[in-house]
Amino acid sequence: MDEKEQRIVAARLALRDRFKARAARTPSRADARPLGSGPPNRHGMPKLPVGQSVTTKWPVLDLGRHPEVPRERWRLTVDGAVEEPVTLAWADLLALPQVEDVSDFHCVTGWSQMDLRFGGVRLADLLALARPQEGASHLMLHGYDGYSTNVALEEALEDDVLVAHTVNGAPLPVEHGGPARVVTPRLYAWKGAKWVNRVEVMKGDRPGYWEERGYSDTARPWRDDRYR
Ligand SMILES: Nc1nc2c(c(=O)[nH]1)N[C@H]1C(S)=C(S)[C@@H](COP(=O)(O)O)O[C@H]1N2
Ligand SMILES: [Mo]
Repeated sequence: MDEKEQRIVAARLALRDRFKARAARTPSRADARPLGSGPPNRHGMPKLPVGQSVTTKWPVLDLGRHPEVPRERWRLTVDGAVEEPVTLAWADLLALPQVEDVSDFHCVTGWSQMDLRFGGVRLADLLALARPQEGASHLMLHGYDGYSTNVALEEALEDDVLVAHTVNGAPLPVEHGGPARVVTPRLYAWKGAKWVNRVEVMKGDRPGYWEERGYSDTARPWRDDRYR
């Protein structure tokens, strides 16, 4: 690990420490009665959440606009309630620690795509760079298509929440949010903004696109937590 990487890891761990108590309480971490079936998945939940069925063809679901964002023009900003707003260009994203993580993708409409291997950057590392202010509690993730979705900060800090730019070893296809999208394996997939271009840190919660239209704020697959 070089010095820059060490700094990022230290900042990530310090940030997680601040949210430790809240993270320990969240059902995505520890749920005495998770609803679902099958053997435990990577985070100890039943592999198939309640009301889901497995698909092997990854469907495309979005507002119908697929923004074409060339990598040269791609930008990702982390701003709002942070000490230091940051804007990354594509090369900056690739210069951050890269991780691969295999995770499942649960759509609120009832399908689950298992074992997708995502490559990208931990959202926690981006947040660690920008340093959420005291009192920061939630994020609004924004996409180039105008989409938005809110996520609690302690959920966003989980190790498997990535700004993903590859899937199964190949560049993330445009229809699935390429050049880069967020994935939130412990929450329903609408919480992962495709074509992500802004991570807005908020003090307090506010509904995003689907949340304003009746979807749940918390979106927990193992609690059948689909609608408010
Ligand atoms: N930018 C953006 N992100 C989005 C959406 C969208 O319309 N725009 N749809 C969400 C919904 S409702 C789902 S189910 C997943 C679907 O991801 P997929 O098309 O890769 O299966 O993306 C989520 N992220
Ligand atoms: Mo969805």
